[in-house]
Formats: sequence, C-alpha cells, structure tokens
Amino acid sequence: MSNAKIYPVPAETAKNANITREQYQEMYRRSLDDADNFWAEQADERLHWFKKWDTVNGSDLNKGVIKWFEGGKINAAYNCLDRHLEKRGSQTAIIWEKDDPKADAEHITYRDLHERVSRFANALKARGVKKGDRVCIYLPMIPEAAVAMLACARIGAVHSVVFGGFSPQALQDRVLDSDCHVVVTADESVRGGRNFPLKANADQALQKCPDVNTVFVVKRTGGKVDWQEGRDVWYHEAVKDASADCPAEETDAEDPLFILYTSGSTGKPKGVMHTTGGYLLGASMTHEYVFDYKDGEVYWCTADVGWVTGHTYIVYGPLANGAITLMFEGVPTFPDAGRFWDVVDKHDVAIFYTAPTAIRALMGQGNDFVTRSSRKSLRLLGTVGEPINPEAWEWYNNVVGDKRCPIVDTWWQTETGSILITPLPGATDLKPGSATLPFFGVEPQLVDNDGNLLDGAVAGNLCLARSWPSMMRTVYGDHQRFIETYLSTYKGKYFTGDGARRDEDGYYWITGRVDDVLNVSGHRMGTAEIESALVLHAAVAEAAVVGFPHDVKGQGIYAYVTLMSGKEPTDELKKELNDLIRKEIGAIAKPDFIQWAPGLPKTRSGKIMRRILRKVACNELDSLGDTSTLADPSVVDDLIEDRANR
Ligand code: 6R9
Repeated sequence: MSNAKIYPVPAETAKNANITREQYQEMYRRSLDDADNFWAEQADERLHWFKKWDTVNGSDLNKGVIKWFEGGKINAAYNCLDRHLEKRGSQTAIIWEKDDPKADAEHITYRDLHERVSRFANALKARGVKKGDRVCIYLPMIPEAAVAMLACARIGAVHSVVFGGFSPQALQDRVLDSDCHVVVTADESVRGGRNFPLKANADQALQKCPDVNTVFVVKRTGGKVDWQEGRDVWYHEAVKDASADCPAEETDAEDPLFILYTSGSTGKPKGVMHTTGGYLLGASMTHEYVFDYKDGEVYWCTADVGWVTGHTYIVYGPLANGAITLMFEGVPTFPDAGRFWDVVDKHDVAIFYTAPTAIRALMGQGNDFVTRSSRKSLRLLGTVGEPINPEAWEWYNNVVGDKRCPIVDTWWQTETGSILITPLPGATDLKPGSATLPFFGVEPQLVDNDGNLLDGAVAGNLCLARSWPSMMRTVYGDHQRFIETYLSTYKGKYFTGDGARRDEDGYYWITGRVDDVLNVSGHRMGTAEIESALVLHAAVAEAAVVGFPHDVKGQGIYAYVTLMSGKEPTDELKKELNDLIRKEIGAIAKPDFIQWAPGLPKTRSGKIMRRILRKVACNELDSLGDTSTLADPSVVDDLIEDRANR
C-alpha cells in the first residue's frame, strides 16, 4: 500500500516521548545484535530480583525449549506491589468503575491492594494451596479478579482465569484440564444493568469436578446462591479472618505464573502457559514504551481480565510500572453509547486501549455520543485484537482523539504474552491499518507456504525467527502439542497463524488468520470447537463452520449443518443448536447463520473443502476456484441455492 496515508509523530509527542525515533532505532538494533546484554540490562533496571539469573536466554526454537533468566529468583506480586509501597503506597493502583454509571468509583491504593492480596494469599494457603498448584478464577470485572491473580502469584500458585462469559461446560473443561482444586467466583456478575448467575454456572460446571475442594465466592450483588457446605467459602469472610502479612514466595524466573486457554485450529482450547520473569519483563516494558506511560497518568484498557489483554495490560504491565489502571465492569453501550467517553472524562483518562470491534460498534451509533464529552485528558489511543479497517481508524483518530492523539495499533497474541508489532508513539509515523514495526527483540519474517523466506515488500505467513522473553513456554500438560502447533510448521521459527504483508517501508499489515481460527469481535474461536458442539446434537450428522466478513464484529460465524437422514430442518432445531453452542462454549460462539446442507463439498479422500464453504458464506460465487477434485460437484450448486446470507 504505497499510497497509504502517513501520520507523522506529532511534535508534542516526540518531545516528551519515553522512546524517541533515534532511541528506537538504536535500541532495536542492539536488541538483535547484542541481545543478551540488552535483555539483561532491561531485566535489571525494571524488575526486582531476589537473586539474579544464571543465563539470560536459554531458548532453542528447534528443540522446543524456551527459557529466560533461568536461575533468577523473582516474585510477580512483589514487583507489582511491595516494591512500590515506599514511594507510592498511597497512590491509586486500581480505579474500579462499576457497571452503574451513578455509582461511585472505587480507588484502591497500592497499600490497600498489597493488603488485600496478602490476605487472600493467606486465605488460599489456609485452604491448602501451595506453590505450583493451579487455581481457577471465574470472576467478573471486579477488583477481586486482580487481587486473586496477584494472590496466586504471591504464593507461587498458578492462576487460570476463565472468562466470566464462558458457559459451565467450558469452565468444567478448563478446570479439569489444568486440575484446579480451588475456584474463585462471585455470586453474580453485573453488566449492562443486568445480573448474571456466575455462582450457579460454577455449581453446574463443578458437578463433574470432584477434586475441587474449595470455592471462594465474592459477594458482588447479594443475589441468592446455592451453597455447598464444606466446599463453598465466602470470600469476605475468608479474608477477614486471614492475616495481612504474607511474605512473597521467591519463585524461579521459569516457574509458571499462569495458564490461559485459547482456541487453535484443531481440538480443544489449549492451556497456554506463561512463566514469571520473562513475562513480567515483556509486560512492564511494553506498557511503558508502547503506551508512553508517564507517572501519575490514568491508563484504561477496556479488555476483560479473562483474556490475555486483561492479564498483561490491566494487571501485570501497569502494576509492575506503578501505574494507575482503570478497571471497568460494564459494557460500552450502557446506559448508552457514550459510556466510554463519560468514563474518560470522569477519571481524566490519558491513555485508552480498546478493540476495533468496539470502535466500529460505537462509530455506528453516531458522533454525538462522543462529542458530548470533552476527552481533553486523552493523550494516546490504542487498539488490539484484530485488524482495524482504515475507516474505523480515521474515526477513532478524528472523532475520539480530536486529531491530536496518536493511535498505537498493537499486534500480539495470548501466546506472545505482550505486544510484539506496534508503533511507539514518539518514534513511529503511523499508517491507518498497519501495526507498523517490530518491538525490541522481535524478528518478524514472512515465509511462503513451503517455508521459503520472503524478502522486501511482500505478503506471506508471519513467523518470528527468535524467542523473546514473554513467549509462552508450553501447552499445559502437552508439550508435544506446543511444538507441533507453533514450532513445526516452519522449522526453527515460531509460526503465528497470521498472514501479513510488509510494505516498502518495512511496515507490517496483519491480514488475519491463515488457519481455521475465527476472530469474532476480537474473541478467538476455533471452527473445530463450534463444529464439535454442533455434532453433539442427535439430529446432526455433520457440521462445518467458516468465517465471513462482518461490519461490526470483524468476522461472523457461518455454520453448515447436515442432518441425520429423516430429521426435519426446522426453526425449532436451529434454536436447539444455538442453545447447544451457548451451553458448550458460550454466547459469543453463536452462529450468525446456520445453513441446512444436504451434503458438504468433499474431496474424494473425504476432506471437507473449506475454501469453497468460505466462498459461499462470503457470497463470492465468481471465485469458487477449482472444484474438479470434489467427489460430487453438484453439492456446491445446492449450497449456493440455499445460502443463508445472500
Ligand atoms: C492480544 C490478542 C490473537 C490474534 C492474532 C491476530 C489477531 C491481535 C491484532 C490482530 C491485527 C492487530 N490480532 N491484534 N490482528 N492487528 N493489532 O488479541 O490475543 O486473543 O490470542 O488473539 O488476534 O489474528 O493472531 P488473542
């Protein structure tokens, strides 16, 4: 895109930037050419170590070994709390903006947070949680989510946060896969003025989890809950009885910090495992440099803590840097589509980080919801989760940012732990729709399908040629799957699953997934997961799910369903299938379209030709491509005839 519009770094931003253009170039070169020293200096400067490491980088992508700062002793909660107490104990750490716009926000200081974390850490210990044990956190966007994460980190336990919007079945799968014996939940969650029965979901999920011996329940609404004596414990009672003194465990840099499940192209969601030292370094460094964070500023990332963005950019990154992080319980459209900007004014937010899907949805509601607010505190905007179309970028820039706030379009993944391709506001000229340039230590490469390295301005499969500190270490319980999924497609490189284009300025333009992963409103889902849910229905013989472009959600979900012979395709059945998906995965995975397909296009060897199904779902009938290898080409005509979204 040689004709792409360029937005130079504003002079004001350049003048005060944490990283200038010259610094970026110098540091980037050094991060590749003198990597061990570069990372050792960063780790030394930004983190507190009980004991320094023996080896900076012990990774070998060919062998599937990823290790950073091995032998170092460190604690993530100590870095996010204790070391700030002297200088900023009475500074706000977390601003909690509740769902109800009229409710007072809660300001939690670093000292308060330290105490809350220590108490809950002791409460966990009192229920037998030890270093290395997994603890499942199934909470809404309330401060206790951050407290519970940090309490685990404090004692060396491994948290596994499950998004509060996931179904009981999805929760059960995750609790079992990581063998959690303790779950932290709330009576109800509150979103958009409505209450949702979180504890009831957890109860249902845990019916088949006999090893769960403790469920801590945060009282959020006071709604009625069932109670299992012996297992269930009120959070507020547990912390009241616990001591506020809990020394931080001296964990190894390579001890696990958390597991977070994410969807891949095949099978069940994978437990992506991150360890302590490298992850925290990536989180802290990117938070300061990418968001150009200055002491005392209010920083707001709108993600849910159930996703990696919430982990790294609501909790670990900002708190490691002693920042003020805003946590929002509600939704962008309640009580109306101006809520984000009202909250920005209410708390003088300087840095605002959200997803393109939210921007597109709000853009569709008109400018008045934005312009009624002042937004004068805003200094920097960010996006994450999916490619942003230039139109949405321009609106974000012109209307939300009043043309004075640089936008950082940040590319990264659950697996990468922290931002890898991104502008730095004081160093990088922007092009709408491009995530621009690699962060320090990141060596992106584009390869063709045979793995040949592509040079210059070209499109290809996005790989990373070397390990970086916050990279995932393994798939929990299945290291072979880690190697096969990420390190085997292109030997010696990490394969992202994304396609990208590099332009003549070396800027990267992420084009989206090249595998069978969908990105719906920034949520990752495997087509295989949705298909597995559909075929659980007794009337369904076979199902194939593909994505199609969707104006607001980025991608929509299109399901082709073949029924057992003799079964009637009815609206009632469609509803049952939707309910089934809601039950198995969650409402976010509900298809936009279900098409009854008497047959699916298959090769003679029985492989479903998804390429064709995608074309039909996208209404791109002129470019179906070669159908000659189909066992029965007439199947395609039937599909076209009956398509659901023309
Ligand atoms: C952080 C996060 C990862 C996938 C990734 C890619 C897409 C994320 C993007 C982006 C274009 C960006 N993605 N950021 N695509 N531009 N700035 O979202 O993690 O949920 O694991 O999703 O999201 O396709 O591979 P995760």
